Amino acid sequence: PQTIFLKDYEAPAFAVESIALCFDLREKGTRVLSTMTVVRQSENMPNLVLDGDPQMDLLSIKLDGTPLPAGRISRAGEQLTIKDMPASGVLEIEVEIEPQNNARLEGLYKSGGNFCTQCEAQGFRNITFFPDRPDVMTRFTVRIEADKAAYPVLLSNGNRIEQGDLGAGRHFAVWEDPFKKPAYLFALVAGDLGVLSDQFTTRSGRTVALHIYAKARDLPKCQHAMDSLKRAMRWDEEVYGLEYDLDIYNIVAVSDFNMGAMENKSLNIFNTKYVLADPQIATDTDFDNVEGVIAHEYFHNWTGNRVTCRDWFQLSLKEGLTVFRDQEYSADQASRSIKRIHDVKTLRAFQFPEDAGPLAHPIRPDSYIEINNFYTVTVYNKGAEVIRMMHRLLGVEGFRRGMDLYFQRHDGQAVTCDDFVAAMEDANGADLGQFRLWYAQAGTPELTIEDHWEESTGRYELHIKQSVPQTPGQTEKAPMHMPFLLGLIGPNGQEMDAELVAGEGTRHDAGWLLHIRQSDNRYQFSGLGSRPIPSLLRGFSAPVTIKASLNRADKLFLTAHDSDPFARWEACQDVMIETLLDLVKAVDAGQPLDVGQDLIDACEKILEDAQSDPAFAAELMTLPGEAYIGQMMDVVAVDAIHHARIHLRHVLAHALESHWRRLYREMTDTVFGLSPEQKSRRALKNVALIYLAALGDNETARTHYAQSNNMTDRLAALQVLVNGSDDAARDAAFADFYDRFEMEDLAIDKWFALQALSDKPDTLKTVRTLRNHSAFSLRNPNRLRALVGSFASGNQLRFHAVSGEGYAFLSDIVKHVDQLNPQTAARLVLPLIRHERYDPVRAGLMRKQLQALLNVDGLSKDVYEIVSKSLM
Ligand code: DPP
Ligand code: ZN
Repeated sequence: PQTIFLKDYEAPAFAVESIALCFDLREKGTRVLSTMTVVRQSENMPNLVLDGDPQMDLLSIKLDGTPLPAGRISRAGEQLTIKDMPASGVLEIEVEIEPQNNARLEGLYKSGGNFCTQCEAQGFRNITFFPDRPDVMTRFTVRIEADKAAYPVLLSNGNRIEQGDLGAGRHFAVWEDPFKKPAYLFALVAGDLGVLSDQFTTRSGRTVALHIYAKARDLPKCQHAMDSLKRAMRWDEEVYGLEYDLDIYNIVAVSDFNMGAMENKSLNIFNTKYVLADPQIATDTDFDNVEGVIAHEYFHNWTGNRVTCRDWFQLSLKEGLTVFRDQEYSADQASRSIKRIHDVKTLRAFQFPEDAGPLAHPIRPDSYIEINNFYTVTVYNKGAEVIRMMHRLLGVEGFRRGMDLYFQRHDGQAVTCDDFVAAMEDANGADLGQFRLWYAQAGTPELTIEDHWEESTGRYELHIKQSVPQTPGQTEKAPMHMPFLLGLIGPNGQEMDAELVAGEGTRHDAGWLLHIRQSDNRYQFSGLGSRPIPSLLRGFSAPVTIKASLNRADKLFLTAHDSDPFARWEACQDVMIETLLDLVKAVDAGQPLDVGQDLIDACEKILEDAQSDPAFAAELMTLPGEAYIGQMMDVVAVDAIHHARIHLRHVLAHALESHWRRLYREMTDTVFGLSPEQKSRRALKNVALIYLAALGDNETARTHYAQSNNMTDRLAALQVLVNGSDDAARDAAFADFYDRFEMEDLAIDKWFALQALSDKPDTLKTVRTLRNHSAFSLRNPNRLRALVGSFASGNQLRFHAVSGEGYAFLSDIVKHVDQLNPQTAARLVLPLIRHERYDPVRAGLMRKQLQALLNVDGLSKDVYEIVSKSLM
């Protein structure tokens, strides 16, 4: 397979002024007629090159009304070349495609009996021949013809300008999008769908019709998405002054979808997982995720659609920025500090390993084989951290000035990450020259921090060194510019007053904002009456790792006193990690396991004060996950980590039993509700349930399940029962769950996932059985992620069983899925690629499976790219 390089970018040779598409949707093959006006942009490029799927059936091609002779066209691979194209002309191309057989879920395909599309990044080339690149933007008019009874709803982008009957039971609709857009934002839906409608009045007084389309039986579950959409529309007006620009906004929910959702202009297509929510089938977390993704896709209307990417290397231009926007939106809805903790946990759990592994790439990659493989946590979530750092460096108002200038300069254009940074610089007179390295250098920077207190002068010095690790293809790294938020805390737990006398930094409402620019940085504070305890990297102000000389007592002091909630949580987690790593060593050495009374005392204090912010206490008391503990080790001690973590939970359960029992009672509400307070109480109640179960108390979980009237509680009980010792109670609960939710795909996904996450020794056997369950299908990405994804990426203990059977199971699934849906197969294979992190036996078994995949005939370039890079 061929590698594409950013350095080879060339502007398009031809522009497309407009395109008219006509779809004749049939059960056995769909004809697509495209009529486009093409205009040359560059004198020395006589040929017009269009992209198109090699399998696509080209029926006819005309230039200015005359069929093109065979000698003028050539087809090779994904490209159709038209030789000696005149300076301008009208091309008419007719193709036939087979959406009914499209299992890749890219281009036009069928889901649940309905037609829908997914064109980002390069799906439009499966629909017709077109210059399928984001810097070719054009005006779309789309005519859809279909059977009226089977497909009463016909949708595309923009406004419907015509509709009517065609006879013979067929009908049509014509949609026109007044905005120029790249082909990746094209969308079409034809189906038998119900609709939930509402409206929104923009701040300038325009009325926008809002519609959410879903299966009729799912409409009652769309209200939360609708409410979220309206809140997001208002928020973007208030925070960024951005208003919606069309009279209609449609969302369609489909159950077979590779990604979470897609921001097609005025016709978002969503995975049902991010639209449907009611308390019976969705957990509190699901509600939050729906709200976040609805907002994300809405925000793309400006950051992505009005201003789009010049090429796919610039993907973070729209994704990093839009993730940052959705994170901030969600932070404004409930608890800002808990949102920040969750976002950092995600970054550490998924992006840090990516950045330290064989697929490490900068947020603006230099090359790819398959662009679908670059919709990564690095491009999205590290990309959002990079935007957040600019927000921090420039301040709220400075950042807003930069955004305003960005839209003023680039509305309607396809631009680069550099254009964005330039707008931020120019609007603020700032120099982000060194900061731009964040776009080019991969790897998580490591900070090493030491401090020095001089009693006689009252001076305190902080010495921060940074280094950026080597990553594939990048051996030399330069130091980065980053904001470092610091607090100095006195013995009474209060912030201390001080002067910064050496080093670059400014006072900040959350302490000090220090600039790190060098490999070696020193900051000196004077005017201190006693030694401060430093609160480091408050709010996680840069996406880095830290080694600091703080001792355990300092960290527990911060756990009790830090006024920055993120830093407080971090200090507590640090002590837990340190404790767990000691326990792992003791397990391995067969020594007695000791947790330390100081940690128990700190936790008791947290539980005594839990009433004021139950969700925050729940966060503090949630132990780091097994995979994250593994990240802290040179070689992942799969079994010892599990034992150590169980032990710590056991100790905290017993030592604090009366608090757990009290909180479980106090946090139980009689009436269900979705207010932030009620969700917060539920979070702590369900953490208490986990600790009560660690006491060997199965009864509470059984009753919890029986009495639950919402999915959050129900799932919490199942999570405990699936690992518990009472097999009868577990089987009864899982059977009840299945019967109750048999018709609810999203709930059944949870049923599959929970069983795959069990720590029981026979989990792989269960997973193999479930693979043959009548409700399982290799064709549905949600189901695959639920069963296979959960097992391989969420169950370190059982997936990494030293027998290697977990690896063999995964590679077999990947092989099969790859023949249907390469994009999803390439995601599923990821848990195999970090073999260098495991002992020689496991590593060898992992490599054996990767090697076997590489030898599969007809392997997709998607899976090839991941697997081959992981073996380099
Ligand atoms: N649909 C994906 C997203 O919104 C890709 N644009 O992030
Ligand atoms: Zn996005």
